[in-house]
Amino acid sequence: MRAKLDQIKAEALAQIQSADALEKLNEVRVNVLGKKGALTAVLKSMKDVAPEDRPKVGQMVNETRAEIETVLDEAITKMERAKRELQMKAEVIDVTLPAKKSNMGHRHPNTIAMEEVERIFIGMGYEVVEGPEIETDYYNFEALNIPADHPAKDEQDTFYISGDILLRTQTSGTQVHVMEKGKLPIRMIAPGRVFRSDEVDATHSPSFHQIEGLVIDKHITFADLKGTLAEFAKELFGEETKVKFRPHHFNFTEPSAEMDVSCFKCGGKGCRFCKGSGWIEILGCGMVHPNVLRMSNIDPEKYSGFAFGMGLERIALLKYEIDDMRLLYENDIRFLKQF
Ligand code: 2NM
Repeated sequence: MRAKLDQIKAEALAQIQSADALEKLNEVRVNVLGKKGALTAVLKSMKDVAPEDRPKVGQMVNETRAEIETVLDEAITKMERAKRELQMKAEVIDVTLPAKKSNMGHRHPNTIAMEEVERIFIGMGYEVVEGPEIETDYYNFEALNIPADHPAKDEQDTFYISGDILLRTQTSGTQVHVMEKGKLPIRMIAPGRVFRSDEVDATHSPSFHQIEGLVIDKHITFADLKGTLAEFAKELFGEETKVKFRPHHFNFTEPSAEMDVSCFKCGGKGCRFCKGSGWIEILGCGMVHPNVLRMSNIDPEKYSGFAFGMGLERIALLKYEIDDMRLLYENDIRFLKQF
């Protein structure tokens, strides 16, 4: 038995000695000390040993086991340390290298313009309301007094999804949703993405953004509209900005107008920027049509209101003197980082 144990020990030590990887050392542990290992086999054969010799043999086996374990643990510790040292050498960090420049992003010019417009109206007590980009014919057209034969409803101009369902061409539907709720007065703006079946060019895109405003209360007049939008123009383009209103037509407002601001480049004298006229068109507006109020269950005898709408991209192009709308969508960092 002694000879057998010595042989197991000698073989184990030789294997430990020649092991060149942690996996090999683990193999030794399994092959010698494991459940099916050589030493365990010796323990299992104890039944063949004379009962009076068993304690002695048991002690010999345990001693052998302890000796092998000690050598094995030392070898494992040594190998782990060597491995870590190698790793440390390979992963050396040169703290004297200059740091990588981190590129801080910022908001898109469209977002900057949107937040600027929102900030001005929030300052005047308006609520910002978002609505769905997919609308029914009713919210996008009918409730806004746009009849079935109106050109805006042509397949050439509107993206239809199926029958009555379409991509909104304006955010006014959001305002109809708010009017329908019946809580008055209303002082709101509705910013968001809108869609029109347009070809892409320097001033058109099939998807762009709008901000529409709506005020409904008792005794609201065109004077409120003028005062509000004149104040808005001053905040957006500068204190010296003048406004003028030209008659226009929208189905949802009566009377309707377009508002121009005095050119903030030349102050109104006329330059290339305003194409010599001294004025720049920025929005459409008007007094909410009685039909629109009635359809949303608001009594036009008791209440009146004004509304307006502007293209956000147009504001961004003007404010930042960008001459092609496509630049806003290309996500070229060389362009975007200028704002
Ligand atoms: C514009 C111009 C004029 C408008 C009207 C309404 C509503 F819901 F009250 F009928 N919302 N927005 C409106 C009025 C929009 O965009 C050029």
